[in-house]
Amino acid sequence: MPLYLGLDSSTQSLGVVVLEITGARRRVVLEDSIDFDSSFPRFGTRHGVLPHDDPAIAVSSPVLWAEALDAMMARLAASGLDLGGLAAVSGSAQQHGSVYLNAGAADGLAAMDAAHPPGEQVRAMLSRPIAPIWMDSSTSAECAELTSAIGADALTRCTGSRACERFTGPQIRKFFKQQPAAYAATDRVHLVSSFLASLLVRGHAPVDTGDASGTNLLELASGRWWPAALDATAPGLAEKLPSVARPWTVAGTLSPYWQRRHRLPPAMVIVWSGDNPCSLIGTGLVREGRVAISLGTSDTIFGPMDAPRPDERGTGHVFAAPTGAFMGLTCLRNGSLARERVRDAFGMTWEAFAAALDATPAGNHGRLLLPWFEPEITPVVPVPGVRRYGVPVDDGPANVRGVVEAQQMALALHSRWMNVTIDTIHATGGAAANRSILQVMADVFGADVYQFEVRNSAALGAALRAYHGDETSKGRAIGWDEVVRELAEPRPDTRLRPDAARHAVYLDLLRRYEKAEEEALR
Ligand code: XUL
Repeated sequence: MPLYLGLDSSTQSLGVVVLEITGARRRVVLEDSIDFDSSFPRFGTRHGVLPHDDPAIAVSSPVLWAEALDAMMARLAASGLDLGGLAAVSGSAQQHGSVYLNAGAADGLAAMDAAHPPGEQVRAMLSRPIAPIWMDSSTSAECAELTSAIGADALTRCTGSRACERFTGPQIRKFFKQQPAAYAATDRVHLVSSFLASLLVRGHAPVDTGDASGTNLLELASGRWWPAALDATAPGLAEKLPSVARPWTVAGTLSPYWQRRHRLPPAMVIVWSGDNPCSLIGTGLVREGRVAISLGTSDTIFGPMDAPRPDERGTGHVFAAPTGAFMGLTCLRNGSLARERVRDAFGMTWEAFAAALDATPAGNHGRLLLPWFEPEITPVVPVPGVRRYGVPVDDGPANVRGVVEAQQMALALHSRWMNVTIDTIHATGGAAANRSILQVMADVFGADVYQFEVRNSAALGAALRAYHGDETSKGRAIGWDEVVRELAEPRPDTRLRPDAARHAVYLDLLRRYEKAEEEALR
């Protein structure tokens, strides 16, 4: 039975989904996840991030990601699945993060010794021990330099985004400026996705157009690195970046390392992509008209776009989509960690959090808060600080409602640029299990909200991309509706309907939220 494996290296964990797809049968045969902090305490990460004194800096460890990949492959090998039938593998990774490899990496990848875990072997390939990730907001100076070299409009039009602190280009520029010798010793700058794919195929894998869209370096229209952006970022960058490939490209086969170490077959490896492009497929969004909201470490709202229509106001992004079309995306940094902060501050369980939501009225008696517990991406808020408009610091239920309503209103406000009439939302991510949160989502947007069978839409999307890539490589033209059929469809029995009276409350509150945001930003 052909099996398709989707891996998802996210901020806090490594997830996996295995699908069995034959002519008549399509089903999920395995879902699993390994948490970075608790499974690899020796790295000292907190929520997947290495501790740092400067709150603007967020870095993690490529060695940790490699070790987690090994641990997950070991679990798969021990799962009892008949992995002899593994046809193809693909992956999803947190977007924007970068991994810096030295000139020995190409040989190192080819010569990995199956008798040993990958961690120390990877360490020897790094020209920079740490990897900046998407939560890093320390590159405002580099963003300003990139913008002044290219122009904000040209950059947005060509790459789909204004210069953004977390995007890979500004991060590379900061590394080049602060550590020129280490930059010079860097032979290849991978994204997290292309780094992990490289570990699987024993050589430098390409980056797909979707994840490459999160760098400020890709010309969206051509799907190629944009020389003007490369020149404005760092010298010699063109030679250091991986090649860019369409999302269904075969990167290679599972290397002898994985074959020997975990008795896996030489399955085809399809290029990896970013978590949001993969989630687009994992929530079944293969044509323009609907959106998904992912409630994860970041809260994101995204949907397919037939042609790139960048956000002129500058907070949204256009990425290449796994289908060959495009996607619009808005990302809030204060997602699950902000909800967790509130929950923990009042010593609640998630059940108590949901009960507090249910026990408080829509609109929170007209009280508001701006949920900037951490530096925020949308809108750009470099110095964190929660602003309160009537929400008392010590009132648990009011704070629970305040944070959830604020997040949903921010998603609604900052996705207007996509110009999509939102009447149906596909909800995914860990917190999409919480129907009380989803009811607020339905009421704020005035839209139906659906849940999915598989919660990890990024891993599911990666597995479906593996299937699509496998079919395509065999010359079988397969439509995306067929790829996602039955496996990434919203469950009709989970539908949450908006309440007209509550939606009216939010229409009013949203205007006040917008004003409060404007004032706070001033
Ligand atoms: C998207 C973004 C995050 C990361 C982590 O632009 O920064 O959603 O992909 O999940």
